[in-house]
Amino acid sequence: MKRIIPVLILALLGCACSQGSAPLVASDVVVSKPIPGMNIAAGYLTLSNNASQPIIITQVTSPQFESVEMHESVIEDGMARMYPLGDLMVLAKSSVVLQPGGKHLMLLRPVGEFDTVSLDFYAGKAVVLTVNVVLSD
Ligand SMILES: [Cu+2]
Repeated sequence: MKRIIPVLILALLGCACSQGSAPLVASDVVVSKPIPGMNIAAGYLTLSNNASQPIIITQVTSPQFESVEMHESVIEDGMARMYPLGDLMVLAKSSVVLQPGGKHLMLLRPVGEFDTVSLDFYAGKAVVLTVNVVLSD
């Protein structure tokens, strides 16, 4: 009996651990200060999906901005353009990099003054990741 209890506890901890650890993790998060007079800022980060299922980001919101859009920059006929992404799929055990010249977040119409931006990533109606980042120059 004394042997069984520690094993059970370990099993329970292991279970709680896998449920509690976030399947989606952000790294290298950078949000630029809004360009004065432009009411717009860009956000870059790496999203890593540790789960064995794909995660589809359907929406990003921020209390500090009226609107957050997911964009992708492409070069067309030598011109840089950007398009809204529909959903952003992060495949199982994979990462998606949002970086200058590629996929990125476009943060529109800042609300008030702030030094830290909070970003909420939604998969459907559920927030699957919240990131706080200090604005960079
Ligand atoms: Cu953009």
